[in-house]
Amino acid sequence: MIVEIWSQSVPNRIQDSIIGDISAVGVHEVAFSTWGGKIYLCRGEDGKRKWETESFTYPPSSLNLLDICGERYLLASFADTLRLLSTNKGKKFRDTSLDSVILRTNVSDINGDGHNEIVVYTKGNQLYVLDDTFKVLWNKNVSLSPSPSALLSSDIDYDGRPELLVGNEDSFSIFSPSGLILFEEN
Ligand SMILES: [Ca+2]
Ligand SMILES: [Ca+2]
Repeated sequence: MIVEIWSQSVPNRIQDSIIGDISAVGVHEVAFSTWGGKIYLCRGEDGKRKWETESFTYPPSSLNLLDICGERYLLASFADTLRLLSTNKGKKFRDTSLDSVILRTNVSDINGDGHNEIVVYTKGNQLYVLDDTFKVLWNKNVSLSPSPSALLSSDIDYDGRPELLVGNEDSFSIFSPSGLILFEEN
């Protein structure tokens, strides 16, 4: 049985949500993005809204958390813009534009150096790996239809170094941390 703890309504459909200690204050919170191009942060305990952003361009993509030098940020994308927001007030910290609408993002230490990278797949079939300053480390044309449902980092061959797996329900590719293609299954 599902028991409702709290609810709230927003003017537009919700696109993605994450739960966790988002603003690193020791309690659980909920962040969600909507098709109105806004992100909201609520207290997990009672749903009390802590902040909401201005309306950015839509459509929004997935939300991720990114820790940089001990500070926690919220990573989101709106159309072709990748954006980092402060988690305590939702203010814009950094953004960059890519070739086309961003369909999926993920955050993971794909080269095992202890710092997270940002993996992005765009409507223009471009796969990007960026560092936390938004510098593009590499990008490749990876044509997948439908667009990938997974951008995952894992040590698939147990050699102690992570690989990047990009795939949908029909096919997937595995890349080395530097962007070399190791395996393709179509
Ligand atoms: Ca890394
Ligand atoms: Ca490996």
